[in-house]
Amino acid sequence: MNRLFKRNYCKIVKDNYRECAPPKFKFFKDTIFNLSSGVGKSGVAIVRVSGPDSKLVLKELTKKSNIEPKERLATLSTFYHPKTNEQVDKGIFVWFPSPNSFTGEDVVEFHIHGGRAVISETLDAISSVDGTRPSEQGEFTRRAFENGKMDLTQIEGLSDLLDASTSYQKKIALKQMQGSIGQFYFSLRKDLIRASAYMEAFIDFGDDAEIDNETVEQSKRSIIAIRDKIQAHLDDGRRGERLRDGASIAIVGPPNSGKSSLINLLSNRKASIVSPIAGTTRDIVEVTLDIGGYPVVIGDTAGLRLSTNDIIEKEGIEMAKDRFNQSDIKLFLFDSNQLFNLDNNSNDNELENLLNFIDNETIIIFNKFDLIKNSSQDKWSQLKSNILEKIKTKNNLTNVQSIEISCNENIKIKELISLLKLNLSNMFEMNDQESPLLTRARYKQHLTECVESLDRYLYYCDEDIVIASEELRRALLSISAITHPVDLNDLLDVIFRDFCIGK
Ligand SMILES: Nc1nc2c(ncn2[C@@H]2O[C@H](COP(=O)(O)OP(=O)(O)OP(=O)(O)O)[C@@H](O)[C@H]2O)c(=O)[nH]1
Ligand SMILES: [Mg+2]
Repeated sequence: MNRLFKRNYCKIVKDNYRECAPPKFKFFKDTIFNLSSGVGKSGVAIVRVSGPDSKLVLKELTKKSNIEPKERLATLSTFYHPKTNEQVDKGIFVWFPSPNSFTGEDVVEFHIHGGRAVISETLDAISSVDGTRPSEQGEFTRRAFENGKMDLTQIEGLSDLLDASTSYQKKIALKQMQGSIGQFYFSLRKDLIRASAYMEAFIDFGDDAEIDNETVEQSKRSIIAIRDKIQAHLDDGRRGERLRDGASIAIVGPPNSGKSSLINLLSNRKASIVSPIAGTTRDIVEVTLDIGGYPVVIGDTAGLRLSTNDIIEKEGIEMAKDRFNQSDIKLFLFDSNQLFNLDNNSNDNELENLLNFIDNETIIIFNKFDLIKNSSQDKWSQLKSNILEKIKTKNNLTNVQSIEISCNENIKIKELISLLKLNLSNMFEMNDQESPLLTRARYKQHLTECVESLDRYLYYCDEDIVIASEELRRALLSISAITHPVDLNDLLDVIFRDFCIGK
């Protein structure tokens, strides 16, 4: 590196260098408070106070003006109303001095009895201390963000954690809240900054510096690798979407095979009408369930009777087909007894057509297995393997999953649920180690923009390095917007680290 280059660029670095550190503390003036535990009667309630006057609140409520609370240790105390001096409650307080608190500010938590009067008197007692006010919605978390305690993805993870209704949703939200996805994007961003920093240096000092074309090529190679990594993350097979909306499961099959009976059994309630009349279900009946910790939406559909002339039934069948095609897992129900009694010689077109539906995501369920007599088991086994073999050959499948159950006699329902869990865990947990789940449309949008910019960069980089470099900046902006607003001077930070220090 020649001296002129070094001097110039160190000057620019000095002029523009900004520490890539969390935002500076905001030092909000007012102290906020509110009930942090759920609303309503409870054993214990937690009231949280955050801000510069938190210690004053503690002094006033404990009536100990020279209290030196122990850090992050539960302390038993009596609490009083500062104006009336009446006892409000006896409970516990925990003192979290800045910066080691949720918001980064001084925080005190009051763990009090969870009765309505205790809670309202405690809130009133705190509000009587000068400089305090009730918090607005999400204000504690907002302060945590503004004070650099959490990035945006962690905050979104926290919100998902509070909304999680199944254990898998909880697991992913918890990971995200602890920074998994933020770190992943942050490391992509760092790689991108590093790769683009060389380009920046080349543009600014290309004539004087000893940065040759090989440097540009190297930077290009790294950028292609980053682009591919982001694209792979984007192609997550809708796992993130499924996590939020639930995996879609369709129950389909011929009329009267027991589809509605199955949805009722799985959801443990009478969600769909069951009757011996073929063609009972016309619309799609959906229930949201937690199967093995995974969120799912199961849809009961109209029986597939392809030869029907009934207009309403036809409409229902079209809806059933759509639901089938859009579902992640398809449960195709047959009435075993009906199959068993089919005349071997008859060329059943209806059945042949139904078999065409079955694909790799289908689990074939032979329901009403209670009706197959013990003495007919061998014959049934033979018939079943013929059908399965036929389906494999017909639809070119390597494997078909199947199970015999009885909804009415509760035969092998547990096994069916285990099979569903297995399919769901394969679907949700694949590649879990490789990259975190793409949990929000917002991330998808920024990442797509990022890939588009990188593609434009790759298109222009051999022709016009200035335009190409602009695309790199855009790509960086897109990815940074996921966790934090961008500071393009970060580029200079990298140049500073890689070239200047120690040289
Ligand atoms: N023996 C026996 N009967 C069953 C079983 N499951 C369902 N049934 C009966 O089969 C009949 C049809 O059940 P549904 O659940 O309404 O069948 P479906 O597939 O929803 O029928 P459609 O809505 O008309 O397509 C009812 O009389 C049920 O009681 C089973 O495992 N064994
Ligand atoms: Mg039905």
